[in-house]
Amino acid sequence: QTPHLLADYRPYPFTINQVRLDFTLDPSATVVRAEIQMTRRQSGELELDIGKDVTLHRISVDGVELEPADVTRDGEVLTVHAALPDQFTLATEVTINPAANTAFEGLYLSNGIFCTQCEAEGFRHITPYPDRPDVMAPFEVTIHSALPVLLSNGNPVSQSDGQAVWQDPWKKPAYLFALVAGDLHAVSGEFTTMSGRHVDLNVWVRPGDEPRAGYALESLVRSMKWDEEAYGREYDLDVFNIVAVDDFNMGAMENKGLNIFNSKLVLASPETATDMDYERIEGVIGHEYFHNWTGNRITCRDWFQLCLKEGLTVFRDQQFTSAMRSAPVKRIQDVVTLRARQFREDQGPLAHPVRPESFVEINNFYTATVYEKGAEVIGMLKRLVGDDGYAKALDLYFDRHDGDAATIEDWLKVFEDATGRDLTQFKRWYSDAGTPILTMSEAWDAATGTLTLTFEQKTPPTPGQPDKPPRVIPIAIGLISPNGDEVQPTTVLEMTKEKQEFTFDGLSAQPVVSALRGFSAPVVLKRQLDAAGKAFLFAHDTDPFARWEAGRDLARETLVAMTGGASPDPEYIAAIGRVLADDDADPAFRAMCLRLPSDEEIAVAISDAGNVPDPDAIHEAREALGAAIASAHDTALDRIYRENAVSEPYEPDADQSGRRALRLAALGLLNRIDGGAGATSLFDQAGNMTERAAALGLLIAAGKADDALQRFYDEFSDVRLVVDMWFMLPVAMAPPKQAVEVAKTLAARADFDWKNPNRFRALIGGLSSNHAGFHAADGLGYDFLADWLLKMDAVNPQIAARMSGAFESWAQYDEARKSHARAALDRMLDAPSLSRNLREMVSRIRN
Ligand code: DPP
Ligand code: ZN
Repeated sequence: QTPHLLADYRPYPFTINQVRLDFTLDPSATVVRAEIQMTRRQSGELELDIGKDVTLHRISVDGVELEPADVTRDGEVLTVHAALPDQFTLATEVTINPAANTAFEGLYLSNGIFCTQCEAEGFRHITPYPDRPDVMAPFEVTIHSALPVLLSNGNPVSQSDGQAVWQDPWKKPAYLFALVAGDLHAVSGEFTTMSGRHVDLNVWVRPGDEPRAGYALESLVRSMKWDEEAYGREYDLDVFNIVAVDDFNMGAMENKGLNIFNSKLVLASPETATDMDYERIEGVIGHEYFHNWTGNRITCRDWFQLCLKEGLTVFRDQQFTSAMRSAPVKRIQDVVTLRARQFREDQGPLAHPVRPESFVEINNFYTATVYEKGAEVIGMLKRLVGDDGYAKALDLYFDRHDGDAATIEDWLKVFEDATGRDLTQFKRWYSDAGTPILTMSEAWDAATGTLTLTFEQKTPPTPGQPDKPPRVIPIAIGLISPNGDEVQPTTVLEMTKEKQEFTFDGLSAQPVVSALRGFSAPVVLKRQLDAAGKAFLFAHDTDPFARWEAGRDLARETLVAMTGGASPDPEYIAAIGRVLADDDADPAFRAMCLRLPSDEEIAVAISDAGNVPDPDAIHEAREALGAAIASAHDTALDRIYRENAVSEPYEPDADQSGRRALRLAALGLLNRIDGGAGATSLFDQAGNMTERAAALGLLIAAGKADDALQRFYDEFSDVRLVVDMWFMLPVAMAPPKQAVEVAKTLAARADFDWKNPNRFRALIGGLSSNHAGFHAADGLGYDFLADWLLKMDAVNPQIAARMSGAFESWAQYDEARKSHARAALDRMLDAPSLSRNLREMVSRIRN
């Protein structure tokens, strides 16, 4: 396993002026002819990437066939040794076998639809090419096939029986290439850009799925408009196509003018999709669309710079969702995800910098750190330079780098040039892995009315990075007086040293500090504040994030204490009572406040405090706290449940989904004391999937779901995405002791179509999300996962490697669990033909 190193970057010796591709589609023998016009830029050999699954028939330079001795093929590299003129056309002819492509990388078939996935290195499985992002070229694509719909990137040039020609005028790297062919139907719309360009919009789905494609189309229109308004970015082709396919390794892909989506992120109807599905569809449609500028027009020089496009595009999609829905709630959701996925990554064996400096398999670096922490880093930059500085820097970025394959250095330079700020120290956020621990202490001088805050930062070592110099940390602070008034509105302190003091004076009484407002930096904040102080902030903080955070802290602390035998903290129970009474607050926000921290979050808190988490005790504590809240507040919960019923026709908007979230949060608590009665009646009456799926999950948790599961299956057996949910819920929501058994039973079914990534993720991911179930003391959860990862690895290494992340926190548990986990990891490492993907992941995790 030889790693690729950032330090080894060398430019490609040739420029590509034009690429012409010609496809004759056939399920098992597709012929691909390529003509690549090249100009030499500097000395160096002509090397092309070529997948092992590509059969090369012909290769010529300026029409002259190369002698066998002039071409060598070694692993995934094809080298041309013949003498080359300064300008020439390289032509190749290969065959590939889409039907045999179960890894879904390159050209493959999904339900009879030809489609492609090229990021990161899939294009080499289609044709020999310099498959690296800094080689950009205009493409012209001809497709021969009897299938009715033939699509590629750019604008359509001609469509006649059995042949289509597409031309993409914008130069692009190979990873943005796409081709789709099949029996597809479009749901169409149009958009006129701010400068008057007319754009045809199509969402292509399988016949029969049209009624579920409308929301994706509306989301696309909203995205196009928002990017014009917020960033001045306009679309640049005559057509924008989105295609939904059922077999897809990722969520979606931003291929130029032809986005290909996992159907899960396109198809939605009130009866088959939840409010969360709708919100994700809108967010991901936006994300892929926003890539047109941040990713496509300006791409990455190499894959080490992945966060250049992904961190920025996640940041942009978060801004978009905040604009379409409730900004505070979106922020809270993003922080919950960040902590659950990115903090866990940053604090374990897989920790790596936002811009890694080494990888074996790039597909293993499409991570929460690159994406979510990458977005947080941009949020911090924006906070430091202000909204105007950010806008100026972005304008300069688009101006200066349009058409480039850029780097993080380029990105930071535009901020320096636009704002005059030195970002040398800030750059550590890109180069240093690990989550800083920020400790805050307070000193109050009553005589002078001065509050002194002292902050100390420390970042624990991560693999390969023992020492961490201090970083720039923007700390947003507000001060609340004891009567609940805000005496200091949000101000951003800039911490640059390991230890630093900030003072606030002229205060008439000691205020309560609202710290790290809006989660202004991705750090762990430690401070001394008793439960009464937290309850005060939970009731009075004017910053919604900090307010929610205070409640979360209280919940976490009482849960940690309860795993050691304590009873629920009355301060917390009372604070929840105030949330239940606060009918003026946003329902979605209240729903967030009522949700208990996950089992895993409690485990991390216990582990952080230097103790060994016991998954079963954690699960019991969480159930007991839910029951205690429900018993203390059953009347209020019942009232909220009833009053927030939505009687209007279903809309997936912020308002309705917030009310549903609140009533479902209330029902989730009541479910612990009503034996599933409320969930049963909701399951029977609900007309939308949001409430039905939630009710079903609660019935499973209450052990009352046999009948409901059968009915659910009978009703939706022909809706693939809903059947995925049917595979996921019984495992994810099962009482932990039953989870592995349930997973085994489901996995043995004929309709467990495990080669479909969504179905696999539903069941296998369902188990790893059941904390105490997966971490079962007998190790059977680990064994089950290892068995399935090995099986999947032979078919689709990307998916196997991705799902192996469930093991990443294995080392925080007790000796018995650890030895089971170690055995499972070793068993995978000993397997004879492990993929490069899974081997890299498991070896890093095992270390
Ligand atoms: N399709 C993935 C994303 O948009 C990779 N680019 O994040
Ligand atoms: Zn992306």
